[in-house]
Amino acid sequence: MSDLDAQARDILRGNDKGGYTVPTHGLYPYQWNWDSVFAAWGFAVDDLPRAWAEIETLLAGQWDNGMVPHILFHQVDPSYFPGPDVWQGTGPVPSSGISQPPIAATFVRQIAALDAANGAAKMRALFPALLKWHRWFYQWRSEDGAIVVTHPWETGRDNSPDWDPPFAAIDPVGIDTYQRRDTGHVNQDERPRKYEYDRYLYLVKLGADSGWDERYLRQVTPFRVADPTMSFTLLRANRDLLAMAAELGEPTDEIATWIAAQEAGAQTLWNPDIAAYDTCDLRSGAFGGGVSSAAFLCWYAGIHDDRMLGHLERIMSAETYGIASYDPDHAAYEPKRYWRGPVWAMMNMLIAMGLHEAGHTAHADAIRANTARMITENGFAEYFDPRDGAPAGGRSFTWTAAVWLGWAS
Ligand code: 9YW
Repeated sequence: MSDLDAQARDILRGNDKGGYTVPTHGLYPYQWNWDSVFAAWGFAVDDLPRAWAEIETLLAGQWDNGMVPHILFHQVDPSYFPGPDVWQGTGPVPSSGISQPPIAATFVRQIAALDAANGAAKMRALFPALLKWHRWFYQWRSEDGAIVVTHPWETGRDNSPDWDPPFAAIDPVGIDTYQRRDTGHVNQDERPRKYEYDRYLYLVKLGADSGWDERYLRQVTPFRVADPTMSFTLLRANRDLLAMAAELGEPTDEIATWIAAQEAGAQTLWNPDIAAYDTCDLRSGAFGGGVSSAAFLCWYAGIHDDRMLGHLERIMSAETYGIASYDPDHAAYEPKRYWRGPVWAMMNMLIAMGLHEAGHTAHADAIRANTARMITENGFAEYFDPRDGAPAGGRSFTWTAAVWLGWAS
């Protein structure tokens, strides 16, 4: 075992709160949805029972309507804002009121493949909750097969320039005064601005005041944006769910219908002006207007679209470390500010998984080597500056450690 392997394992153990893992202490003291799935993938390398426990704890937070929240507040911790009192989630565990990219079905299958003894039984046990969650997306968040988000936090790409146009249309009146906690943990130049936080909180208040009523919110919210992160991760997850259903002898027709709708819906995210997949603001009809790293999840979704290869090569060669979360050639690019430019190791892993499966193995290998070098030189940071790999955001970060153990090392 290398030194870095040992460090990565220590990070996972250190962030383990017993049944769930925090992304990093202080900055993010709760269980986050897709972080937990990456954590499970990291644990699966040498502790399958702990990997399964992570997924089980996450799905135990599922709401009656099927939604699996983006944050589960197992133990209140004042080092994070906004907490459960602001969110007023309505599920069995105190939670936020929105979801996050549904990568669980995909990694449940990957972990099951490593677990000859219990994999099939675990898939059988988890399948109903995954099906119910995916059905929630299809019921409330599918617009002709493109999957919409009702909050930037739902995409996991909080302050991407993708949200600048829909945010410009929001006047955040009526929000309570608040005190941010994130900038007490991390340099504010690496975090979203107040402008964005005001609007994040405006949307949380709108949802909480409605009791998280999806039917009502679909009519009134100013923020309803079709998004490649959600569209591509769910499409991929539905393919995995379909394979699971077939293996378990469960009905497959409903899932197959979703996949067909989503394959068509994904094409509505194609922005001809930039020749790339993009977000689309359903309130204004406008595309986001730039290439984000989420657009490169098309291969992961099983859409083998070589029209994106040119952008990938351009963005990979624009800076020393890829893949920048936003196009370095775009005016909105900020290489240190969170989702406006920095490189995220777990996005690299998902993108490379897709490229590998699509037969673009040289691209996949290059991304993996580049990610491994970035972590080796700079440690297990939350994200990295594409210019020199400088670590940014939180440190001793769960998903960076998990990606190292499960893929990059
Ligand atoms: C927030 C935990 C989460 C990730 C998101 C990332 C950030 C902050 O941290 O969100 O306050 O919700 O953008 O993808 O899941 O690591």
